Amino acid sequence: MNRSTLARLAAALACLGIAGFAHAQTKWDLPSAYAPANFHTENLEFFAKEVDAATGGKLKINVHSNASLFKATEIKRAVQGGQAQLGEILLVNYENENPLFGMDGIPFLATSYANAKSLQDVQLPALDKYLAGQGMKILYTVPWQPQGIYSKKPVNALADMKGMKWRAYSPATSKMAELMNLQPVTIQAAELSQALATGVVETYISSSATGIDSKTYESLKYFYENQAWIPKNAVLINMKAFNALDKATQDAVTKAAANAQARGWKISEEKEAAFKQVLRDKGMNVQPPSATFAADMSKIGAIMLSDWEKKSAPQGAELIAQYRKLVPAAK
Ligand code: PCA
Repeated sequence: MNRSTLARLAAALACLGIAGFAHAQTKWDLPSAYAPANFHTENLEFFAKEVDAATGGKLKINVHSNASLFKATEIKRAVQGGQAQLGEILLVNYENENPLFGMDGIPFLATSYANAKSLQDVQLPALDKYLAGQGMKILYTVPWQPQGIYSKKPVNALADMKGMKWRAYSPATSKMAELMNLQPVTIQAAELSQALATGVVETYISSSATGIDSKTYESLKYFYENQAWIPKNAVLINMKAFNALDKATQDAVTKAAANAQARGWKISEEKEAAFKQVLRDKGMNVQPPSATFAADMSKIGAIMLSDWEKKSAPQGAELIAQYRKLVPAAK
């Protein structure tokens, strides 16, 4: 064989190889709404790596963080329509579509990780039934850290906050502003740091993680550990895309998802203290709310719970009762 025959043979082989590879490889997009260094995003990347390894590179999942592919509130529709095969959503964002999405955003219903897990045991089967009708299912969930109030001014009682500019991230956090006598503005996490820097936001409720992602400590000095609720992100998958995979690949996705859920719940809880320490190190005053502030917020919580039961009737009250059976001490 002369040199040019060899070269042609090599080229032909390479071509075949590439064609074979391209044929066998599936590429998926996974939009998410949070910062690249956020623990949810890191967990998504790890999930994608596990799927890649378990399938020998057959299924590549490309994570698009920070709402770069779709805005936070558009991700669910993108998955439903197949523009993305799977995507990470914040469940409470979709409460106006169906109150079930807001069950983990009811103030003071489930404030510890153990209780959040019990709440999930009641909420997810109901949600999955609803999502099946839209051709989707929940692959896995990961909770945020318990929600506390960031403020520019010190707060001893709710009345101290009157009229402040409050950043909402969901229908329920907008509704809270009304009950708390604040001025709400809805801003997704990816745009929060700019809103803080320009003074559009003087207070909001969220996790310690979001305080770090948004560099809140550069604008606001107080973080109150209200432990109000533990909202969850959920990775939704389009069932048509899932069903189109071969059985071994489906199993790899399901297994990596179970790992991601276990890992995510553990990391969320384990990092809480360290995240609050970062806020302190950056100059924030991190403390539990005063008894008065806690009592004021607890009244808001009672109103929100009763509103939720009304709008989700009759199923909602039934689900709350199921949850209370699992967690007898819950208020
Ligand atoms: N961070 C997200 C939602 C809940 C949380 O802890 C946010 O503030 O947008």
